[in-house]
Amino acid sequence: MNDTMSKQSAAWSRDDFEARLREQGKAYHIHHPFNVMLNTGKATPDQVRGWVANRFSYQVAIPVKDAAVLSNCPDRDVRRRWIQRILDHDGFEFGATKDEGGIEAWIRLGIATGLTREEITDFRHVIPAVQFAVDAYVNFARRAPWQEAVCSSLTELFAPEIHRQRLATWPEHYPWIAAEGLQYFRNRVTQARRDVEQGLEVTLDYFNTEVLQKRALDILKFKLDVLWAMNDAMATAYGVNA
Ligand code: AHQ
Repeated sequence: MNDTMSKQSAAWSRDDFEARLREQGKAYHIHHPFNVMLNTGKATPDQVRGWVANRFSYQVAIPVKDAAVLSNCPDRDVRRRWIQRILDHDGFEFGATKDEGGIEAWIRLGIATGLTREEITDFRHVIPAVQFAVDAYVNFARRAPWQEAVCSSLTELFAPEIHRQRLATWPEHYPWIAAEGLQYFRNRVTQARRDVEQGLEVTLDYFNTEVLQKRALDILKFKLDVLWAMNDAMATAYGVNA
């Protein structure tokens, strides 16, 4: 193998590649000033309601994004696992077994913060820049190779922590939000962990040269920027209390 080819095909080990993916957690939106304000109890009720109403546009986009991944993926074994994500969000009813799903749970979070179902679902509070960031994510998943769209979901490597943080801090800081309103976050701790198992497996398998692995880091950075930009827009619209 000539030097150029050996350079191109040289790959980081799986452990090293995973470590570099996880290292990008330092740019996760748990560190955004708007999120820090939320999780340290400094947000006003209007800022909490603004966050829930705007994040609804992200939540309803997730199953659409996941359906885009499925539509681009020819691998039945991958689809059989990936389709769970759509059920998690849209809910399902199979005979006696039914689940309202995460989108309904998010609406209930909104109602617990004092929003009406109508003003959540009609997007009246959604900031244009939040919608643009959400649309960038969905459109990426529609156009990219399905393995790249899978890789972009790996911000969920860091999601269990942010959900656990909310569950640990919101009841104390925001006692005016009924406890059942936080059910969405409880569900996501386990669902995110299960999602990541498949997401990481596909990513570590597919991105198998150094050039591809660096592409994976760029994809993850893009998705981290999607989440960060949503918080930037909300900070601009609602302010950040120090
Ligand atoms: O509630 C979230 C969710 O369902 C998902 C799906 C996943 C994806 O496919 O990109 N990412 C994601 C995330 C959710 N909640 C965010 C939060 O801060 O509450 C975190 C976000 C993510 O880390 O990408």
